[in-house]
Amino acid sequence: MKVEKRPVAVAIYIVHDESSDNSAEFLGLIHSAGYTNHPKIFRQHGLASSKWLLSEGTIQELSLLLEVHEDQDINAIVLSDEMSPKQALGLEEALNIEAGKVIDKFELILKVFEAHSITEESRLRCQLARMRRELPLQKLRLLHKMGSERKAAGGIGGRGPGISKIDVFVKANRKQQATVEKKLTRIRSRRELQRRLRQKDENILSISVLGYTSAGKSTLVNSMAQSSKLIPTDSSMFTTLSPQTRRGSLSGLRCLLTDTVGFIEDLPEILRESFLSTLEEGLIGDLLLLCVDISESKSFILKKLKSVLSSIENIGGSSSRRIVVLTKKDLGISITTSEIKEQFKLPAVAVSAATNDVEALIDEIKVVYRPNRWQIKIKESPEVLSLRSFLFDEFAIENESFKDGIYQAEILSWRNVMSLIKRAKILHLSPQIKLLTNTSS
Ligand SMILES: Nc1nc2c(ncn2[C@@H]2O[C@H](COP(=O)(O)OP(=O)(O)OP(=O)(O)O)[C@@H](O)[C@H]2O)c(=O)[nH]1
Ligand SMILES: [Mg+2]
Repeated sequence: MKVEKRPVAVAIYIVHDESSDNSAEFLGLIHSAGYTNHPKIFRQHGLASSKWLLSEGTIQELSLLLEVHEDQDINAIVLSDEMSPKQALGLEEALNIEAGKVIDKFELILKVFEAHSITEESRLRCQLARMRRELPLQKLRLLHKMGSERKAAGGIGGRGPGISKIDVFVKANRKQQATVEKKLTRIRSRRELQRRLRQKDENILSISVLGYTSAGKSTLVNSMAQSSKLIPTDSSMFTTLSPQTRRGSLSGLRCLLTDTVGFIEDLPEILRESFLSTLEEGLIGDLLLLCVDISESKSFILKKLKSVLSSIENIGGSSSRRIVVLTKKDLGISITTSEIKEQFKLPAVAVSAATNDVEALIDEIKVVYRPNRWQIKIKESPEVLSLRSFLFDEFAIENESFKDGIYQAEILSWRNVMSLIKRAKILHLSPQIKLLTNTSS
């Protein structure tokens, strides 16, 4: 079998804070973008030159490495920071390499996004981000080219064909951006309408699953959803790029579960802007489940949870209730739920969605968002059998009894039981339905 060779990338990790090492996440992104890391990782402490982003020492070392590997492909040089268009051109010149071979954090994450874009919406959002970024970069490249041509021609010329080429490029880019933005607005409004109709129609509790990328959000939604249409999951980062909604049944309690796009610390600005409405959509739920991988080190868990909470605020905040969900507990636990509760003043539970161990979460959801309790009473008749099977399909049932020719049960639901039973038209006789405890008011 022929194994396809992955392109090779040299990683340059720029260390800003000695106490917090994000290089593993950076290497994870490189891998998720489809590259193999070259074994040598450059670590540069702080920013060295505003011209190149890198220090002269790093540039010399890199040039040497590129020389040694001349005939062995090094496909990309990847920086953990973002570089300006000027720095990109400066680095290409200093390293004497072709345009586009030096990749920064923006380009790296965009590549991961592009690789995982399976919906039209995420493809369009990636296109938009790329166009926004290309505008200043290509403008600079064209200006640079014009400068060299003018020099070669002896320094004469004013507003020549070069400038009009730039104008044409800028106009075309802006026009394409506007077209993509229009398409995106249409897609978003369509989905919004569908979601509202579904929610209004069913008066159902909506739960959004948020969290850092790869925290196990999609695995959690799959384990609580009733649907056989599973959301793809993978160890690579940013597998889910468009919100996905599924019907859920939590011990008989129906709800809507929305899986969302993962967060990462310091998402580059253009990507944040281009995916903003997608990220905002995740905050719409009545209840937010904030997922964080409990098998990671304690410092990472705390850092990622803080990053998720600050991302929520940066996107625009949300007043919805929240539960911290510590995922992947089957892989080992490096922090207790009490420590999280203490530090973040939020309810917290540990789960293992991969093994369908999510009961603790369902119980906690029922504590945070208590369902209403209804009582139903009806005279025994053959019709009661159909009623019971409807009730068991739709709700959580407790304290069921058949006494003195009367069937009686208590129903737990976030929905309006009365109107649902009426609408289902299963009975000719009307049962007596009473709201025992109303927790939503
Ligand atoms: N052992 C174990 N692995 C899990 C569990 N939950 C998720 N995983 C694994 O963790 C990886 C990431 O899971 P996903 O559900 O794709 O994570 P996500 O948060 O949706 O990730 P993105 O969509 O990329 O943001 C996958 O390889 C899952 O199989 C769990 O409870 N236990
Ligand atoms: Mg996912």
